Amino acid sequence: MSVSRRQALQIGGVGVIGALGLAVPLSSVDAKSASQLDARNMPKLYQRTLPIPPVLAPKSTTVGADGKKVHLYQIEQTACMGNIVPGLSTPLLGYNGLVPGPTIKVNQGERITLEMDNILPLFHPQWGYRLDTSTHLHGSASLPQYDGYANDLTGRGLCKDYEYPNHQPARTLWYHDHAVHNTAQSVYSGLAGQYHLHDEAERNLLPQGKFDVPLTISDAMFARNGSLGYNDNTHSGLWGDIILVNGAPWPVMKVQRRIYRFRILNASISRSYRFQLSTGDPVTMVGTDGGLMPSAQQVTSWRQAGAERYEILIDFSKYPVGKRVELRNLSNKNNVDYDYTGRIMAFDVTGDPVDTSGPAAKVMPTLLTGSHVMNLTPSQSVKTRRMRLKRDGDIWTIGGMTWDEVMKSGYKKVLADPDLNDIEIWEFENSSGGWFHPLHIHLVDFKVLSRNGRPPFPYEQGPKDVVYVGEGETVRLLMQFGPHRGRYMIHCHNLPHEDHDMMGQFSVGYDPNDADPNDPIEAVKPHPIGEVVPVPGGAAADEEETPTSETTATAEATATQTAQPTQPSGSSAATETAAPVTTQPADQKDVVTITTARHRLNKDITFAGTSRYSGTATSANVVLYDVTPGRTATRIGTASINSLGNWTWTTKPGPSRQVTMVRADSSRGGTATASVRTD
Ligand SMILES: [Cu+2]
Repeated sequence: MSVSRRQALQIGGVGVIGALGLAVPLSSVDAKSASQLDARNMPKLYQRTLPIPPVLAPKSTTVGADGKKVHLYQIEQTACMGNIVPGLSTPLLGYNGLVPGPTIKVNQGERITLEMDNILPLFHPQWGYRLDTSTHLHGSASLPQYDGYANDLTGRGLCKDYEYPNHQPARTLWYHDHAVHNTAQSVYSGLAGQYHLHDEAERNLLPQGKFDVPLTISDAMFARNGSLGYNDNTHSGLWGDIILVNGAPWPVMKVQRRIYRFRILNASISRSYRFQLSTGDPVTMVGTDGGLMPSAQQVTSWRQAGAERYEILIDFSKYPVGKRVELRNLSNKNNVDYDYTGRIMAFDVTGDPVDTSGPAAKVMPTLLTGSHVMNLTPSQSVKTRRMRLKRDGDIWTIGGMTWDEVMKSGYKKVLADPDLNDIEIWEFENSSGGWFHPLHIHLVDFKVLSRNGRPPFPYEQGPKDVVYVGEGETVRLLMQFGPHRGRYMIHCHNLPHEDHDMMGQFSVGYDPNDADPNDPIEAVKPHPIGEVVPVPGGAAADEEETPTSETTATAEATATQTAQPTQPSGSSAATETAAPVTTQPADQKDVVTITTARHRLNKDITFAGTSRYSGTATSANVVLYDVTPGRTATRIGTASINSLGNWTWTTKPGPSRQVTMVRADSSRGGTATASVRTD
């Protein structure tokens, strides 16, 4: 496979085609880098501290009729700037202006309503497609209307309230964009974050708190100006030369001499990894996509494709103070590798006092916990279905189907129609030698029975929802369909494959021609941001018809919060009721100031300020509120913080209300209030 000049020209998108094409055409996959950065802007290994995404705090928490907590969360999808490469800023899309998005943590049985606000630009600033979004919580058995169905789109100025039941066993999930035909570029631009479901078994067995570390790994390529490049080699795959962990290139983490737990998510849109420690020592694998394995596995290296999650334990007590342990990547067939794609991150063992609190600080667990799916046996299966994963001309197909065909059928065409609670074996064959496919089935956890007739790898012997179907491989999977009826997607998680057009659907528990009370597109519609949200966990009311996206430039300025009257001082009470709040590690202080607050009557409103941060988060935003005394707090806009920590926000001419006081809340937790000068 070689990269043609035409494909090389695609790097960096519309804005930089000319400069890139002339300067550094990529002639082959042997190119030493995919990025076009000047040497001084090229990140170096192990210079950055590993950023830890903040844990999102709920906007409110109530107690449901069942006595369990019900949390309301709010996330704004925004354009933002990241500091990824030295000396340059990178335009990104973020959840609350963060890449990756904030981590959501929840206990089993506690329900979540997630209000997902789309305040992105109408069109992608680099690639021009319309930024309608659909949010999938990957790993959750959500109802179809909350599962992020590709065509269940939320346009700019609208929000959708997603309901997550969290009844499953503890696991590492992730939320990411799933918009039809644009998932690859939207996830690549930053729309991905981790979501941790905890339960009692897991809390008693595995490290918690700061010893429970999310590692979201991705790869990227950059244009000379620091913006993201994009080249998916005619939808085969995007192979970046810069490896990011939690949004930082090749970071370092200081560790105590004890056991740590790492939740490794491969959020690369195409690249698969074969991870190994530089010491050659095994890690202790304890969790797969669907949660804890029945027993821990000692694993020296493992391959991990897009969307797969593995939870590993590393015991740093066996290394001397000052030792650097690297997480490396030995790669797999049909990835394109560059000089430093074999490196991921480093752990530096410190002589700091060792905190041995919590489970598994010093002793590795061996027996973990069983699960419903791992206890299933093939003899319980009522049906075996076989599907091939292949390329047909310009498009990728799954069981001979494409998503385009599903759309053209009015979303009725299905690959399979198991009855509710049926147990089936699904077999996937990839007879090509030229590519691998991470196959993801929504709704269910499955057990990998075999690969090419042999047992699955030791590290796959836990509940899964993505399986690596490698070159020339046939995998057999066992699963039970439930607990919901309805239509769910199945697709390749090499996202350029998914978008072109390797996705189908299956229907659980009824005839797809019947009326569907849980129709993934029709059952719950998006509504304008700021409208009263349904009672968390309750039945979602039918919404009024929604405004067109074009009206939203002013909708943003007039949307009102359903908040209590606000204390103009910006006290904590006001913050809790009116704004999304993020928490962050205590050593990361965010200081927000407002330097300009000006309102020209019947003309524009301008605010500017700074947001200084001691940590290494890649990006953030501020949300601005009108907190004029005597008036209900009103969100009036969002501004991205640039690489220097500055932000500005200006309305278009038009707002007539006089604003006398404004509050700016950073997505990293800080807040500031200022009087507004009226001209
Ligand atoms: Cu694929």
